[in-house]
Amino acid sequence: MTQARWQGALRDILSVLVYGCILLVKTYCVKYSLVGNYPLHRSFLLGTLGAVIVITALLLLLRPRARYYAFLGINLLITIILVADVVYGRYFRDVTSVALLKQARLAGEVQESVFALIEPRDLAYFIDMLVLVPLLCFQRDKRQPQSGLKWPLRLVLTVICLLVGANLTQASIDSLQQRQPGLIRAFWDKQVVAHNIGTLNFHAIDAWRYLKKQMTSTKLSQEEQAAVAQWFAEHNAEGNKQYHNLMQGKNLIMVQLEAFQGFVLNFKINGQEVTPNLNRLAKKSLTFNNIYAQTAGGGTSDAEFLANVSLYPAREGAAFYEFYTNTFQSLPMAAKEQGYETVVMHANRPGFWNRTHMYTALGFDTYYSDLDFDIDEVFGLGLTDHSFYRQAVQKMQQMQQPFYAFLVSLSSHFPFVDANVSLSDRLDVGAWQGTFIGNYLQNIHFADEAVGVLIDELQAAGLWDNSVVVIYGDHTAIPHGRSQELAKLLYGKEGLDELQWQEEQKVVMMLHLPGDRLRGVNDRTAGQIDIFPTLANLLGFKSKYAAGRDLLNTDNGFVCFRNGTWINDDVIYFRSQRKLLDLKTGTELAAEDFAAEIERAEIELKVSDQLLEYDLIRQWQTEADG
Ligand code: GP9
Ligand code: MN
Repeated sequence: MTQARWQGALRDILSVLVYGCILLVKTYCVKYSLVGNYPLHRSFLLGTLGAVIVITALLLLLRPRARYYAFLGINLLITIILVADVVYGRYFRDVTSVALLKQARLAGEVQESVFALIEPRDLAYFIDMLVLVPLLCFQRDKRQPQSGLKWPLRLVLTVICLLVGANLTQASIDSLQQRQPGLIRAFWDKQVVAHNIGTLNFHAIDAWRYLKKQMTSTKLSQEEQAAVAQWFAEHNAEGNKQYHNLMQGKNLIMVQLEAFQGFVLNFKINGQEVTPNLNRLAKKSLTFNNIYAQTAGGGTSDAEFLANVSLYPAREGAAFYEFYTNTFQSLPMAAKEQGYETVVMHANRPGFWNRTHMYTALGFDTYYSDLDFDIDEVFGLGLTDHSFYRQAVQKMQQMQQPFYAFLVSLSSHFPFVDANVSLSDRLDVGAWQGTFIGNYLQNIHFADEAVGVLIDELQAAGLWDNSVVVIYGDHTAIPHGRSQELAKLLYGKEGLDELQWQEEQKVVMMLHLPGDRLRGVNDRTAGQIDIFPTLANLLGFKSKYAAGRDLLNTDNGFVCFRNGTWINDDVIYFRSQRKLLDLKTGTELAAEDFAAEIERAEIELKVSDQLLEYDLIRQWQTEADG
């Protein structure tokens, strides 16, 4: 090898090392800018190293001059994305995404505040360009430098580095999958994904998801669109309805309770009520005791979506993340049409479940996140429900009436314990102390105590008597893997059969009207999708595109889940197994005898999906305006 070749080889290796270091340093500066010294899981380092090695390996394939140009381009692109993350993170404590950057015009006032957040020091991320670009001009007239490594060797080195980089990345993804299964698919917290697999990998996955969605998006034929429109028109036909407008002009306060599984209501352990406040309220309310959680990949946010939009959750991932650029006709929008002021409050980071953007799309006037609450008392994921409700009522008092306030609680979130706050002296769970179920019951008891605070505060503020208060659970809490423990708790036996397990997929739900009107028990089989149309009828709102039903004007029970399984008053149909069971006897029935019901459920899911996936409301509104 000649000396020139040696030098060339050295330059090849050094250049990719320098390029890689620049990217690494920038990624770490962003990490420090966003979370300071907070230690990230080592999978962040693995993922970041993996991504940088993959990028630099590809650069090694190129000849020096082309490599330099390519690096300038990649470096500029990555720097812009990283700076966008820093600036956006300052306000939302979240990372950006392709869809977000693309529709940055969505919220004018947000855009303004983001620009106001750019600080001069952010420009430091571009400082390397000050050296790299002039260097380019300096080299311009010179002879194209030759690569020291012959291309077969470069190819071999590239392949080796690609394998190493890909493996490191995969290891970091696997580590996150293990610690938080499903997170990468549902993307419920983009920041957590970025902080675990590395910012560069996060953006690559996000871009890939975005591209895939764009590539697979087709248009729905005119006939199919007409069929969807007709289904919704018939389904939501205005007729002579019982209790129509009964609560016209009243405030609406809807409280979504974290993980309030149905069985907790009126449940006693060691002779003590787990939910004394809700039990008392239930006696004065219209209590629904057969409401099933219909949530899917979007967890809490799916429940918010079901209750405020009355459509089925997204087939994959979370509607809050997948469809936040859609046009909706939501409960807050319907309330606004009737002159209501609308607000949503949840004391967690606004980036969680993409709430900032989805709440804008749902038409809420105001969103109060943890940034707007005084975090004076903490349990689990954040502010205690007690303090949250107290401050929420203060905020409601400032609102113009009538208003619609949607409150999403937090204190009873998995893992149901807080290392710094013991709940054991509040509820004695005996032998269950320290177990998953015992912790859950104590946590529910704590959250119920907060519901008591809410009721007291609403009464003291003079809001209780002119407000419709809806309380429901977002999803279940006991996973299938713990059904043995649940069986022991509820029935003192070893396990639950298929029907009993299904029975436990219910959540708490009650509707309190001023003067305790309509109090009683409604045992119609139904789901969270029915909340919006039921309230719409009572309060005189429109719900033209609801897939659910008004539970005060329905004689037949029906609930369908995201996976196609459905239950009516008599049978349950497990779609994946095409199996039908009689609810009372548990005996299997012939699916052919229920062909009409099976088809009805299929169609309901299909039209709901089509409305969502093809953003049909926007299309129809544009056509009507045009
Ligand atoms: C966090 C909360 C949790 O803000 O809504 O969501 P989950 O993990 O229950 O889906
Ligand atoms: Mn939840």
